[in-house]
Amino acid sequence: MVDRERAGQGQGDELTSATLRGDTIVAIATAPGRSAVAIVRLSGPQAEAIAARVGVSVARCAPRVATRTRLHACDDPAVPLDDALVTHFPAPHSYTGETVIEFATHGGSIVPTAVCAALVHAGARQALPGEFTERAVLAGKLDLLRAEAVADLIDARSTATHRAALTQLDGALSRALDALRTAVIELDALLAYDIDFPEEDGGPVPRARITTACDALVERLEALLATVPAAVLGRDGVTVVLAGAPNVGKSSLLNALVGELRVIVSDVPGTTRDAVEVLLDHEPWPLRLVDTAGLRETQDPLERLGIEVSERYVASAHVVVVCGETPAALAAAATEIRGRSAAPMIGALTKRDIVTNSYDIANAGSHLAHFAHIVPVSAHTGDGRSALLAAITAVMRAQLEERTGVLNTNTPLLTRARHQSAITTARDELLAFRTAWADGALPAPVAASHVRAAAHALEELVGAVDIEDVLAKVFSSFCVGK
Ligand SMILES: Nc1nc2c(ncn2[C@@H]2O[C@H](COP(=O)(O)OP(=O)(O)OP(=O)(O)O)[C@@H](O)[C@H]2O)c(=O)[nH]1
Ligand SMILES: [Mg+2]
Repeated sequence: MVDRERAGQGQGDELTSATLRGDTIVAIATAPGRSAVAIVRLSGPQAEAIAARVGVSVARCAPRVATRTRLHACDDPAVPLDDALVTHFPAPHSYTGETVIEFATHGGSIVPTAVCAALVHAGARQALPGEFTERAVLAGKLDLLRAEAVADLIDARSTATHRAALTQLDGALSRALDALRTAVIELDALLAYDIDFPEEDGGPVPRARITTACDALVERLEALLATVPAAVLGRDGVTVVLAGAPNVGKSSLLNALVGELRVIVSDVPGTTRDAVEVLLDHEPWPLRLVDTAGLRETQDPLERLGIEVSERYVASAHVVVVCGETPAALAAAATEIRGRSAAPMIGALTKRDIVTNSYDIANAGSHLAHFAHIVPVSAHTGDGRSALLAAITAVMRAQLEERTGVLNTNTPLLTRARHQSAITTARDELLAFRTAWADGALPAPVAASHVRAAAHALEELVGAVDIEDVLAKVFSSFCVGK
């Protein structure tokens, strides 16, 4: 990813998308590396003239139809670059609303880079991160919330975030905010009416009507804010920490859960020194599995550091999977972990393929009561993997959903700090109005300014006002070519 500010360095502070908006921009839209096909995108008023210099005849390309084209170096048909599929999207019927030409070139590192360089030579400018989508927003093709959903869709690492981003891209949050904004403006209009006709006894609008309208709005904003904890868990995952004594098979279990070799395993106790996090797609929330250093007394300063990291992870876990080869080992580890964390614990009785001693939970003593579930597992055979995941799901449903609410990816969710802060501002402004209005502490026109501030916060959120300020912030985290 190219940093927008760094992209501007050495070329003067004025290199921003706002000042360079009339430029024709180009970028490789696909990820670098070996692939069958790569996409190079060109967008702007000069797109057709620039493309012509590398061999594209727009007259030969029917709009929105992929046309096989031999591309060559800028103004030099003797230097071939690729046999590509070129699609012409005449303005305004394109992603950006400008004329766009998309080149589906052969993949790999050389071809798309050479085509991109030829287009720059022909007069295009390398796009800044998110600049195509920014232009789409400015052309009214997308609002800011849907543009953020595009980034969320690209960054999605789990089914939950994928679905939530699609719902957002479909406009669920935009529609909810539009409705809220309309309601706030209606409240403002009621107030304006009241202020304009003060001579009428008690005002022309019953005070209770205004109070009720304000309360209803606050309630709707609160309902949106209540989606934040579940949305955060949906994005970041539920933290599931694997903990226990050294050599009991924590790292092996993590590898078995994710289905690939992600962490080093060895028969030397104290192998894992640093916590390793892996995101595992799971329902209803993704799991952020954390392998940790085995807990024990040690004189080795390096191992001691690793154990301190483990302890911190245990303290912040949503769920701890305590690993041990025997019920007694589980109980000992659980007692130690309970002193550091109130999170629900699941016992994983490890190495069941070789540890043959039977265990009897009913007679294992009250110390095993620490565990919500005890699951025998073998990282080597995979036995118990599904049962362990089912136990984690059961614990999440029982304990986490109560605290955070259910993650419903089909409804509007506040997925970003920007959303949360704007909605909080709108809510607080309405509450300030409510107080001032109820006790008559402020003159009506002054109280009404709180309602206008609430409307402004919502307008800024959808990008209806102060767009320039918000654009740079929103698009700085995008990839180049989107
Ligand atoms: N037979 C068998 N061996 C296992 C199993 N799980 C782990 N082991 C072995 O146990 C040893 C320790 O495994 P690790 O996964 O490194 O254990 P750990 O708990 O991460 O150890 P530390 O990082 O040292 O705390 C290795 O030799 C593994 O091959 C299992 O399910 N079955
Ligand atoms: Mg380990």
